[in-house]
Amino acid sequence: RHKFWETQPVGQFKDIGNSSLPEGPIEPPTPLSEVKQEPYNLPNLYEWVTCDINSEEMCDEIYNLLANNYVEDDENMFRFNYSKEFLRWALQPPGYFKSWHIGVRVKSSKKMVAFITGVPARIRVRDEVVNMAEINFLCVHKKLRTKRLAPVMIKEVTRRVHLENMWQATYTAGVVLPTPIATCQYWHRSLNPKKLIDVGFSRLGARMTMSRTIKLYKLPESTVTPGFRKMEIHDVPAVTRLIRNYLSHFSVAPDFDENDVEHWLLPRENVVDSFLVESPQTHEVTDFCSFYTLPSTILGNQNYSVLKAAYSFYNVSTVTPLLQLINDALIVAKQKDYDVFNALDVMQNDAFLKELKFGPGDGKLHYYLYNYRLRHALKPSELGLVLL
Ligand code: NHW
Ligand code: EN5
Repeated sequence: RHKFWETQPVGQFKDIGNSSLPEGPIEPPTPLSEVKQEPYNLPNLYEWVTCDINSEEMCDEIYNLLANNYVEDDENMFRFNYSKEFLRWALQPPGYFKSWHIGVRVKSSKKMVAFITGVPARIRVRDEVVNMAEINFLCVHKKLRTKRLAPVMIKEVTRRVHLENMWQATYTAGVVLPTPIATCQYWHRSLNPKKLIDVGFSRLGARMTMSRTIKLYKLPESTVTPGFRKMEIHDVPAVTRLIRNYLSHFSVAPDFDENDVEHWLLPRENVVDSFLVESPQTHEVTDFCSFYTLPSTILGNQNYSVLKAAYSFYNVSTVTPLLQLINDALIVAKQKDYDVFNALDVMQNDAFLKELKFGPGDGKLHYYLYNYRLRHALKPSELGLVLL
């Protein structure tokens, strides 16, 4: 069934429920001298390229490959449209390796036709902090699909991760592979219901008119929590403490330090937005919420070409009720003209999704670990990790 994945150190379907297998690495590290020194062979017409995401030309090529060939929904109505600024952010966290930004070109024309990336992250799995690669942006041009290029891309990124003495990875996908550590549900909160309905992202509910629907999703003009403001650079230590403490409650979560928080959570226009609550009395930072910006191209609509979506990232509430905190995030997203606010049912998101009028989407997101076994699959609420 899975000719490639059967050969890889990942949990196999046949082992599900076999509680005698130990939790932890599936295979031990090999000496670095035994890691293959040359890249894997590509079909003869193609060549590897290590991408310099800071080069304007390369960033353009990667952007265009993804904008035309990356992830679509199951009815091919929308395609993710990661911005160049977003890609630069996603691919250059603290300690990133340029060698993990891997492209494939056609030798003759130099056209970029495939891509895969890794970035380093410390991921805690139960009590163990593991140096991992987060793998993302695997993409093969539509005209080169089903030629078994993806397994070569995956083996090559694995080799380059091994060369940095890392032996585990995490990734998410909309498809089921051997074998998910958790399966999460996408939820969507309409901010601009008329547009969402016009472009086929959502439908008018039964016994609902357009004007009733618009009223249903109306939000206040401005946020309600006293002390709610944008995160600033001087907040990094306080936000790091808040987030580290919160994430310690989940089975799988990133082990963020101050450098990570500065990179991943300090606001960047049209990339990541973060807000916190500074107590007007004590000036303590008590609550935090964030979302990242990932528009989708609307395929074949006369009136609209882009859907502006915010994706819930990391949220922590200690004083402000979570519902009120996320409602304020919805209000700022609406002010900033987002059409929809998306969230997964990870962490404690279950506690606000229904009450804040999110509805379940038609997409699921499966989480995976490479070369690390868990005895049981996790509930989404046990996951403290959001990938881009
Ligand atoms: S998930 C988004 C993936 N990208 C897309 O969906 C974009 C649109 N689709 C495409 O570009 C986020 C192609 O369809 C792709 C497959 C390239 C997906 N993950 O070349 P073949 C990520 O980026 C397996 C993993 O003929 P194709 C996460 C498939 O099961 N494997 O297919 C990426 C089959 O293997 P099997 C996937 O359609 C994580 C084989 O590929 C997959 O032309 C990567 C078929 O290959 C997916 N999303 O190209 C793993 N989709 O065994 C990282 C299909 O079943 C692992 N396949 O025969 C860790 C590495 C680092 C380790 C370090 C220690
Ligand atoms: C890893 N970093 O399917 C990336 N999105 O529900 C790979 N559906 O937007 C992850 N089909 O349900 C890939 N509207 C997995 C995601 C791939 C993209 C995807 C889904 C997630 C999605 C929308 C549009 C469906 C269009 C037809 C959807 C319903 C919204 C409605 C709003 C009102 C309340 C009820 C729900």
